[in-house]
Amino acid sequence: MNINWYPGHMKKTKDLLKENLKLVNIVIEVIDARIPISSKNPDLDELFKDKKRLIVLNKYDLADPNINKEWEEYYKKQGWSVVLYNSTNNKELRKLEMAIEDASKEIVERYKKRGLLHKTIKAMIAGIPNVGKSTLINSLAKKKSTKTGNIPGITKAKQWIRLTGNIELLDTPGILWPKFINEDGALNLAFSGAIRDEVLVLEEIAFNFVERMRNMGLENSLLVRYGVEPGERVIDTIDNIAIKRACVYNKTEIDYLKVSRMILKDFRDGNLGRMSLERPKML
Ligand SMILES: Nc1nc2c(ncn2[C@@H]2O[C@H](COP(=O)(O)OP(=O)(O)O)[C@@H](O)[C@H]2O)c(=O)[nH]1
Ligand SMILES: [Mg+2]
Repeated sequence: MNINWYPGHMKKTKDLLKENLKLVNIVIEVIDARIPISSKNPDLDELFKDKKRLIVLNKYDLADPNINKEWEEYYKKQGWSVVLYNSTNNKELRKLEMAIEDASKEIVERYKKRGLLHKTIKAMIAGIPNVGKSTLINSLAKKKSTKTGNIPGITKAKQWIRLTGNIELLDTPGILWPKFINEDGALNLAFSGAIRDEVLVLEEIAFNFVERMRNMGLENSLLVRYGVEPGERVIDTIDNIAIKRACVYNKTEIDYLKVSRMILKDFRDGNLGRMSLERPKML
């Protein structure tokens, strides 16, 4: 399978990211808790190496609770700051703010030693498409007033959102590009919605998804959701689902595009239950 989707502006994206990096002390790297390996670009460790980093395992509400704990432990053991987060739930805002505050402690201490007691800590959000960067920024911005850092002579106005303490967050996220580690990784990104559907053959993606569910022992979540029996082959399970959900043409032909869209949407929306496709031991 050949997924060739990232348009030619990778260099521009990287340059912009580097430019914004100069303005901040902390990078809040957002990854998808269902696929922490595939949704993290390891090349960026080099780019971010001089910055304090907080890993946000976002969409943890969609991921398996036990595996969430495994990931949290894993990152803590590596010495990273990490927080499990659901950007769509404003009740969790305080948890995120506390994690950012905690991650910035060392920087605050360093400033204090130099007599800089009220110096602002600046943070930016970064992550590949679809991990929830915008949702996260909007939820933080909603409660706060944004202020303009419009300095004459500088063309682009940077908007900063004041968070807790002396911390300010850049209101535009750094968009990262995913790295396809292997075919499974590329598929995980496709399943999650990180790759635009228009460049994918959705029937192929859905087939691979159902196959993966079967191989991981998660097929039951599909059977329960759609009230069907497992087929002998993967395609038979898909046919069973299609028939049950009237994804057919002329009452007989299976509409594979329709059933594929439905299955993938249900996974992305969490309708198949909380599910994680990657665990630390796969690293
Ligand atoms: N369940 C759940 N959905 C989320 C969460 N964060 C974002 N989403 C959804 O994921 C999709 C992509 O989010 P978006 O903020 O546009 O991602 P971005 O491309 O990184 O800016 C949207 O449909 C969001 O509603 C989360 O923590 N939990
Ligand atoms: Mg966005």
